[in-house]
Amino acid sequence: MMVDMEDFEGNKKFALYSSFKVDAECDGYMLHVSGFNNKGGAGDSLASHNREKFTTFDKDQDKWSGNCAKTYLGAFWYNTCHHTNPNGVYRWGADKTLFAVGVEWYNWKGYDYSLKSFSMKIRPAK
Ligand SMILES: [Ca+2]
Repeated sequence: MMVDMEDFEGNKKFALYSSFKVDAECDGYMLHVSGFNNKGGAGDSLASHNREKFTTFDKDQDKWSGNCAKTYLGAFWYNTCHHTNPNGVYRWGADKTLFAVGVEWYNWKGYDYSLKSFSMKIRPAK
């Protein structure tokens, strides 16, 4: 699985994982991601999301007392809550008006930078 990212200054980074799997609905769509490789330079912002269930506005399956999807305006495999928020608000780059609600990848741009593009690409294992 490759996470491809671009900021508003034309810089691109990626994060590579050798394994990506999502469990069935009855298991809360639990994420399994491993085998991180940093040759793309983005850092690993999915480590804290490994083995988390998927949380939405109407289905809180995260480990926080509140609902991470409501607080961070997204939907994701939140823990207590996130280091990346791909379904967050598209807010055109640097913006700290509201904490960590953007399309973020913490290990590259932190919590106050919403990326221009963010793609998660998968292919079958060889
Ligand atoms: Ca919760």
